[in-house]
Amino acid sequence: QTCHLIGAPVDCGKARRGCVMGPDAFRVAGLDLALKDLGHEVEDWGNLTPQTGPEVLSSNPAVHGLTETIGWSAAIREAGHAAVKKGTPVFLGGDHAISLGSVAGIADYAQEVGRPLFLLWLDAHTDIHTLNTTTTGNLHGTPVAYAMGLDGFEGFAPMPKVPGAHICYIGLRSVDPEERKAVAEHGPKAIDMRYIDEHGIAKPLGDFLRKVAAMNGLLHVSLDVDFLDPSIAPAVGTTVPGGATIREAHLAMEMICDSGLMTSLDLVELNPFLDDRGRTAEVMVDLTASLFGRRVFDRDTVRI
Ligand code: DIR
Ligand code: MN
Ligand code: MN
Ligand code: MN
Repeated sequence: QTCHLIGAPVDCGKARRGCVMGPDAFRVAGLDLALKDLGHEVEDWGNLTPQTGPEVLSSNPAVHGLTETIGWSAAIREAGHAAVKKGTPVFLGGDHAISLGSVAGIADYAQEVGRPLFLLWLDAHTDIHTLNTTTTGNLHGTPVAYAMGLDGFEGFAPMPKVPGAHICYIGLRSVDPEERKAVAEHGPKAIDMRYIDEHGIAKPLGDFLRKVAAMNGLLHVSLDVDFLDPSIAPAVGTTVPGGATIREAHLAMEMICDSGLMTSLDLVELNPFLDDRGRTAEVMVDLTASLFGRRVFDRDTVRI
């Protein structure tokens, strides 16, 4: 397949800066080579720039970076929509506000081809705030609510809704009170770390992938660096202890790859300024390689 790398150096979705360097850190860590080694074609679209538009103010005074985020989301949406028609878009963040654009672009395409869109959100956080519920005002905490069509995104272009039943979180361990309510009310499947401790990651992920397959869905995977435990992935502004291990993460990637279902991918929240000799960028590249087919052995070769 052809992987379309779309750099989205968005840094306005939260206060701490550094994600602006994310796309280039993925490149320096060798993302394109890793994909080419697996036999894929790679087209690097370079880094996008935000569209410009009128200033938009929120009635919630905590919200910041709104006008810029709206401009980014329009640019990313357009690029994503163009890319998914040609191959597999890989959106290189940038903070998680990039998904306000990436998911919308894929949802536009899903609507055109008449297939349902599913979201797999690998994250410590639910990112389901609206502009009215966020207390930090950090827009990287809002893309799931926007995708679901919740109220409070008036400044953003409307997008085709993704129903809660088509969304699965895995890795949760930091959820705000208003987000808890939104998850309960709107019904995304919420696999927290306790669930993974009790049952492993394979069962809930397998259940979700079977559902996507049964409905002939498109699958957008959104991989936040903070899905991973900070001990293996320190380069993120919002580390939360107790995240996925390297083995859990690779298993998830290999299962998604084996399913053949993933049609687009976000790699988000990498803050290279906080990294330790590039090791978080390298872990993210290794995980992406697993997602695109890197294996120790094919499963039928391992005779047990
Ligand atoms: C917190 C942190 N829930 C907020 N969110 C995210 O600011 O809304 N951190 N997404 O990565
Ligand atoms: Mn996130
Ligand atoms: Mn997160
Ligand atoms: Mn959040």
